Amino acid sequence: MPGPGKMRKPDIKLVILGDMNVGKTSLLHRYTERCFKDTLSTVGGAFFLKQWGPYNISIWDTAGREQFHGLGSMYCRGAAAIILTYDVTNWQSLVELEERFLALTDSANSDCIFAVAGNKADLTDVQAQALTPEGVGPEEGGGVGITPHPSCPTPPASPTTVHKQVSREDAIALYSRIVRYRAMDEESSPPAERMCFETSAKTGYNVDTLFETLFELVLPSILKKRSERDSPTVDLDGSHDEVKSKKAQCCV
Ligand SMILES: Nc1nc2c(ncn2[C@@H]2O[C@H](COP(=O)(O)OP(=O)(O)O)[C@@H](O)[C@H]2O)c(=O)[nH]1
Ligand SMILES: [Mg+2]
Repeated sequence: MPGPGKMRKPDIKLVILGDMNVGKTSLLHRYTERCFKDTLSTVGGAFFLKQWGPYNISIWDTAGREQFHGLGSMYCRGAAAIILTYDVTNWQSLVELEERFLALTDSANSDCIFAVAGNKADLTDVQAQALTPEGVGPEEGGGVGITPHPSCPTPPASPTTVHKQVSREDAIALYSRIVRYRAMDEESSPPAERMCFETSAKTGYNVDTLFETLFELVLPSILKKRSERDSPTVDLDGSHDEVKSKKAQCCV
């Protein structure tokens, strides 16, 4: 384990994927900075290291490159968890997840955990408009409250609602197709209902629940990785350290 003062090493990689403008950067910002800004640039915010208890989780945003259709599979390489994000007011954003983004997950870990997040729920659901402590909904059962950042007040949610184009059932059906695509063990995978979230980066609705549900589910992978790292291993070809140092250079 790294000692104090040393650069923290990520235990696990989490990737946020989805079409442009669905709110990926805003979700990450809400979770890490506890606030929402109407205009956020993704540039420079592509990688975030989040300390979760004693663990370090690297969260990868897609740096705005999603618009160029050239988003490499490198984003998902070695990912232990992926959030596939769509906009509840935009049907096409759900379609794109399956047509464009799912293939990018081929390079993720074979036991990668998936969540589907329908963002901008404040636009369609009155429940998601309230700026209340997150995670007290009936099925969530206790989360961490949103503490607004003093220098970053959250703008009030619009009091009106617009037409919801993607239902939760549509998202659940997509999740089931992801399970099949990834050939995940349906018996041992978490149920689709648990892994589909409707969120609002604007009000904080369900945002902590989304990230923390994933963190809890990847905990076994973190512990496995740590025990592999800590236990003395036989280096069969002697190249292990070299590979490790090359990786460290390219993953800043
Ligand atoms: N109403 C509402 N707007 C949002 C929400 N999340 C993001 N937005 C807005 O949607 C636009 C795109 O957000 P951004 O985070 O840059 O999307 P990205 O391209 O997926 O990273 C911005 O104008 C945001 O202010 C949300 O939860 N509710
Ligand atoms: Mg962005």
